[in-house]
Amino acid sequence: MEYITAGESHGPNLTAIVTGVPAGLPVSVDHINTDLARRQAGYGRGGRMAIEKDTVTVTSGIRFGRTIGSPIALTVANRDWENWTGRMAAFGSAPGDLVREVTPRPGHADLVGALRTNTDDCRNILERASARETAARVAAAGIAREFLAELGVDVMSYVVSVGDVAMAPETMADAAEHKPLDIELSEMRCPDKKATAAMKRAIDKAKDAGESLGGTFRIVATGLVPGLGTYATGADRLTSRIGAALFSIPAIKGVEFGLGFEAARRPGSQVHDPIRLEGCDFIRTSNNAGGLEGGMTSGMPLIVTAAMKPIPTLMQPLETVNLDTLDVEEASKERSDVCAVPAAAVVAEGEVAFALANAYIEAFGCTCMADIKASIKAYKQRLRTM
Ligand code: EPS
Repeated sequence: MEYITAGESHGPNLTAIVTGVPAGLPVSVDHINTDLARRQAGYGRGGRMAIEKDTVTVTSGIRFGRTIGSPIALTVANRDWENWTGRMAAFGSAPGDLVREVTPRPGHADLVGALRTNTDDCRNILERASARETAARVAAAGIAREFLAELGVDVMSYVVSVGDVAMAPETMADAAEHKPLDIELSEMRCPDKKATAAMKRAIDKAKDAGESLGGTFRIVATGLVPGLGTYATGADRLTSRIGAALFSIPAIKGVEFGLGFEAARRPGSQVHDPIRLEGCDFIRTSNNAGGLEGGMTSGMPLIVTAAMKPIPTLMQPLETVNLDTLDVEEASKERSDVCAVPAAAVVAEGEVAFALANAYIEAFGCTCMADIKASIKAYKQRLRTM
């Protein structure tokens, strides 16, 4: 199952095409729209989120609420387009009063993208490099999420820290125990009420100072069968696949599986998870590995933590070079978010969902849901009789 997106931040719309989707999968537009709304939420978002109300339009691949085995095309309209029709027109010439973007923001794609593509207007770059593109990803990921839900797999996320404010430390076992409602009701997607309030205060402070803030978030996937992925080829280890998927999200600078870097500080006996037989299932008495052993799912919850850098657009801008005059100037101030960590967490849920959906498809087939389910049933049956 693959997706590709197209669309600029201030173009008419964002498009996603998802291929390799099995036939017979029920899809709810409401579920996708709920995810789009979750991506738009979070304390610290900027003016753009007040303009947009992201909803999906499906134009192919689904009939009477079920996939038919053909590519699925999804679009999300940009309401802001009406303010940009001249400046972002596909054809014709640039308006006479067009202001080119020539003061690249440190940390954004502006400068390197302009150098690479031989343009004198960083807008050509920033329109696509804008994290607005992640709305299309979330729409596409809705299909992967429906597929996983049909197989009893749930993927959720929560924010662990913003700037230097973090929720109370927890074990990897705790990570799988949060109540979804506590997360969804928090303006920071953080199940810890005290931490939510402290994060909001940190965002207010950052806003007053013209600053932006990054943070970390955790993805938890439950209901997985053991043995997804492989130990046999490096690129196909689920660790590689999920790592690559998370690093594909703009601003993601670090990914940790389970205990992550903490595992490097501990001796082996305090890292590895003892194996126990519970009924017919092999379980682990802890989950420091975060649900992956040897590049495969262990059957325990998958737990991945990712770090997002602060958004590069600063209302107190850093120094840059004007590409027309080569003079030192302040970087441009696009309207922006102070903090988008909760949004990034929702995007990351979708990326992990795609990686997991593909692991299922590789193990159990890709043509229709009935065959995939039968194949999973047989696999589970075999595991029970080992
Ligand atoms: C975003 C839309 C963007 C930004 C943000 C994410 O709107 P615009 O392109 O009008 O600035 O609010 O993107 C960034 C912060 C960034 O640096 O790219 C969205 O829909 O999530």
